[in-house]
Amino acid sequence: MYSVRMRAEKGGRHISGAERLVSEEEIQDSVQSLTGRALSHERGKPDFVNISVEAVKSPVKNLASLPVILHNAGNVMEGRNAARRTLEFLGIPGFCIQKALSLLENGPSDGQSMRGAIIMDMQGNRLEPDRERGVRATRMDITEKAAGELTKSLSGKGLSSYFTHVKEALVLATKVASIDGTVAELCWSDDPYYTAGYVASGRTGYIRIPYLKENGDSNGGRVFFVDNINIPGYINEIENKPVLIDRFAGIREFTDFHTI
Ligand code: PML
Ligand code: MG
Repeated sequence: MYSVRMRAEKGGRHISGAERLVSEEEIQDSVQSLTGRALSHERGKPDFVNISVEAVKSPVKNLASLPVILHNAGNVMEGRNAARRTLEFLGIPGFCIQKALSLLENGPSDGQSMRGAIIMDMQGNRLEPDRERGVRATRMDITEKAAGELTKSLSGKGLSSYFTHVKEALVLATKVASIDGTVAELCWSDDPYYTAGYVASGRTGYIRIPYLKENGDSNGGRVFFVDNINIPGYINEIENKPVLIDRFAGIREFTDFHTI
C-alpha cells in the first residue's frame, strides 16, 4: 500500500491537509483528487502544495471505526458544555479542559491554526515538540465498503452533506483512540463555515457535536489528551502506524453518559 498525503499552505500558514492509503493502481486518481482539494478550499487559495507518495512498509492494522454518537447541542454554548462534560466524564482535569478549549478558540499557533494536533498531558503540559506545526496523524484510511456503510447511516440522519468531513475525522479519531496512552481527543474544524467538532475516545465513541464554534470563525484544531506516554514512541505511532478502518460501528443519538 501507499500513503498519499497532501498539505496546502498560504504565506507559510496551514490551509488544508488530507490523505489516503491506497493500492498502486489508485495512486494517480488519489493524487489528482487531493490536488483538486488543495486548490479549492474555503480557507483560501494556497501558494504552496505538497503531495507525497510513499510506500508503506509496516503491516496495516485493520480496525472497526468508533461508533458515531450524535449530540443535539443547538448552539455553541451547549456544544462547548457537552464537550466539557464528556472530557470530565473521561477523567480529564478541569484546568486541562479549559486550557484546551481556549487554545483552539484563540488559534493555538500565534492566533493561527496548526497543521497538526496539540498533545496535552494530565498536568496541562503541551508535549508536541513543534508548537507551530503540531503532530499530524497520518497513514490511515477507510475501505470503500465501510465508507459506504457510513454514507448510508449519515443519509438516514439527514447528514449526507457532511460526509467528507465526518469520514476523515472519524478515521483519524479512531486511529488516535486506538493508540496506547490516548485518553481523549477534542476537535473542531478550522474551516470557517464548518462549525462541528467532536470529543472521541475508546470509552465513549465519537461524540459529534454540531456547534463548537460560531460560523465564520477560522480557528480550530485538535488536542490529544494523553497519560503516561513515552513522547517519541507515541508520536511515532500517531504518524507512522498504518491503520485501515474496515468496519463501521454504527450511528446513534446521544442520550446520557450512562448509556455510553
Ligand atoms: C475538519 O475536517 O476540519 C474537522 C472536522 C471535525 C468534525 C467532523 C464532523 O463530525 O462533522
Ligand atoms: Mg480543516
